Amino acid sequence: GRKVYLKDYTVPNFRVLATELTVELLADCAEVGARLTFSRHPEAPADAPLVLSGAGLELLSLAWNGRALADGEWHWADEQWVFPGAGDEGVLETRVRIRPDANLALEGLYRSHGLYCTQCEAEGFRKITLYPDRPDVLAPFRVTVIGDKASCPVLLANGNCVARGDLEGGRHFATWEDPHPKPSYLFALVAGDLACLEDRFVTASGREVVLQIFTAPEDQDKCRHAMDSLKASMRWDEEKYGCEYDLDIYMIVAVSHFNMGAMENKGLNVFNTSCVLAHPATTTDAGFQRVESVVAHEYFHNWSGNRVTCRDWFQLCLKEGFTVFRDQQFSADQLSAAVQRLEDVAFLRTHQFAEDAGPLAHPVRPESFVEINNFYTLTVYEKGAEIARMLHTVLGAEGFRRGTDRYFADNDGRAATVEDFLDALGAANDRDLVDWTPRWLRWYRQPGTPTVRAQVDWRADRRELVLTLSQSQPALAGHPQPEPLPVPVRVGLVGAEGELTARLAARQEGTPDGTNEATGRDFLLLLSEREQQWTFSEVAVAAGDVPVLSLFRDFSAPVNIDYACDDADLARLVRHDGNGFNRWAAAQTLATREILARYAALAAGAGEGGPAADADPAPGVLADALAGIWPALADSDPALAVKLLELPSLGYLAEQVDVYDPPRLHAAREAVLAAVLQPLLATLRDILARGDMLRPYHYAADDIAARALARTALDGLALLAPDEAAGIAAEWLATSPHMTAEQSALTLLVHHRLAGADAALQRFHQRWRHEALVLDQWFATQASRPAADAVEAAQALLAHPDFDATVPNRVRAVLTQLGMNNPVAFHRADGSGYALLAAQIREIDARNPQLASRLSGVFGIWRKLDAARQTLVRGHLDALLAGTLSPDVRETLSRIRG
Ligand code: BAL
Ligand code: ZN
Repeated sequence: GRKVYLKDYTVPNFRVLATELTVELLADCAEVGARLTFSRHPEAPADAPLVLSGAGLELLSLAWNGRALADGEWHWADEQWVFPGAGDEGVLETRVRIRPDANLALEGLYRSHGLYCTQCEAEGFRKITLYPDRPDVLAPFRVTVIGDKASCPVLLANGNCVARGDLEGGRHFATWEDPHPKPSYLFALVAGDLACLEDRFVTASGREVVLQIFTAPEDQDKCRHAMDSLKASMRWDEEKYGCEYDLDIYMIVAVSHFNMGAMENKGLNVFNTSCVLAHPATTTDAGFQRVESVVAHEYFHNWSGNRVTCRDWFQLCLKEGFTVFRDQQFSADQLSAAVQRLEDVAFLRTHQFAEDAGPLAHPVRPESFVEINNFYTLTVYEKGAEIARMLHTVLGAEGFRRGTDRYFADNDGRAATVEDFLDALGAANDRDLVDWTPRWLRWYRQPGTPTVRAQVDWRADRRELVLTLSQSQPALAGHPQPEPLPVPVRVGLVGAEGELTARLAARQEGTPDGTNEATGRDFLLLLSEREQQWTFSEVAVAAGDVPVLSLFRDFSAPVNIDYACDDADLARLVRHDGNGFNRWAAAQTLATREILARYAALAAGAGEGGPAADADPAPGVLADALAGIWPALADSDPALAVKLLELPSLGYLAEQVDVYDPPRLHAAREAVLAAVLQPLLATLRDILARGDMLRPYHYAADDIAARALARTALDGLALLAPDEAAGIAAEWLATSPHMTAEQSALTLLVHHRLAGADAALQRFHQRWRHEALVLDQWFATQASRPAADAVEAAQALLAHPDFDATVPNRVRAVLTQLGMNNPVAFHRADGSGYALLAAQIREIDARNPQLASRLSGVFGIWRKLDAARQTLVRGHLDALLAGTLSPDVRETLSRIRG
């Protein structure tokens, strides 16, 4: 566990001109032969040694230019193999033995359920062979895989298959060549008994590409959606970014034991089964959408990540943030753009804002780390995507495309930096790079969520609105003097009847041509100083009315917004804002205000009989506003209507209070929800009477929206008329036309503890116990029930015969659900939720440090809690830190402990 720093970057001493591997899969081990051709890097010192990484390798032989190396000619230093006698060039031949069957960390080469597969990003390749395992060393690979013909009929690696044949003793081999130089983290190997769905894609320039999806034979009927998503992604990337696929074959393999969602290995993606398999009978709408976006994400990496890769792991956001932005754009083009945006923003504000406000806060481009696996974070991915989106907003779609064309052209085949990305975008748009790149770099370097404050001065006599925006950054440890950021602010003005036109006096520097028309309804401002002022004149508002500002449309920057408008103004935006996203955002702000008011009232009333004293909530401004528009909206835009009834998550609300008491905040949220739903009862019943949930499954925007609306209606009914809701849920379960209906009904019964819940759980288990991904949902549904005794339920699930602690998906179905998605149970006042997670983290860490470290993040919220809960958490943190831990978990828990 040694800390590394961005500022210490130096070029590698040697480059690799060619990598040849032979991987022999044997009964209880694997032997890996490597033949690596090295040449000294022109910028490296003449006497610098050859340094390779290796971890957990049993060295069988080592030869340099054909001569066996004696022990004294090389040495180990901290998992680095150091060879001073390499001169300027030469060929290293090594043979090592590794143990895939014993590899439960699921990093490097491992075997699960008979299937061999690899996970090398970030530093797993060093567990397969001695290698300069760093992303700035790129080489063409030639790989021969040898295995048993009966148990491993399929042998795969990156690139194109150039030879295959039989060997003695029932064995066979396949040789794969990847002509595109790549870093070792993109290496992949798969061997096993797999079935394959095959299709074809013809690229824009007319080349035919074979597409293959490999799964366990029983899952072959669940690949069509992933295949369709892949083809759609390939076409989209050609049309939107001019990026064409570059090998003759593209393979995806579904693996049941996988630490992450999926991995973009060149030409051979390895996927968690949960991100590739989809079938109406076993997969919900949300599952289908996830498959579509992850397939797209990994495919898009072929250019943003593989053709142009990262110089070092500090630049991770270069490929991840940009690629998340690309997959978000793709998903917005598939279904509803406004809904996609507000889902992405809700996720960002719940999870990334919390990370940025807590002990794990770090810059999008971190400056140091102990274990890089700990930095595959929401900040790198999601805030990284927001920065790419802001650049897109500021440059406009065409300018951004000019920039990405330049970026791909200038950096193809290279390992690049964030500076290279910004330079390309700026240069292609004639920006002064001396100002442009350092200014935007601040977003990558400064941690914490900025706050933008808006003040409005309305001069009725002149019909003029003066807007003053000011920005502030939190001064976090190591970043005491944050500088102002470039913040794109999309705004409009809304009158009593709708959008207003106005004239903006000055053209703003730095905005795309044409966006900032002198007169219009939608304006893009660029706040780049600490404080700036804009004057809107000729505001076309009715006499006596005061225009309301609609700020940060489509969430044009990832900031906290401080704007003291009153509730009636927000209600106007809910009704009339021309920007769908901002209608939702205004409803969220109103809901937040009402929930926080109730939260405070519950605390004040706690001494006089507690929450029951306030059980009958009075309708609020939000309820009134929604009662007026929601029934019509449910017809005209059902997807947006669903989102308007989703109140802010507890995670988001927790960030808005000084002291977080999860059960009390949950109670406040439920009360506001009931108040909002009450006037809509008749509409909810009408929606359910249409029976949309029970129609045959089609994956199409209208059908998905209709099912989501039915689900929302039934969830609402469960609060207002539980027995009636239980009857409908039972009907959905009995009819079970698809998993979206079944899962909605089961969750409803279990979470609201309605009649028939236990029987439904039993039947569901009986019906689906052989479908691992459905069984994961069965575990998750119980572990996420928002009630204190979900802790005991989780404990019982861990002892269930179907629980398997070596499968990350199953572990997450219980422990991530309890720790992250069930604050009411996890933060139980007696500390039993904390005790359960702490014990499990210790146990899992012995097998799978990456998974354990990720789970440790559940404690990141602890400083927001009351003193009694903080004491309980501190006790567990200190006890864990006093024991034996992997570097992964130690780094995460030490940062959380502070
Ligand atoms: N590169 C790790 C998995 C992903 O972000 O695609
Ligand atoms: Zn990615």
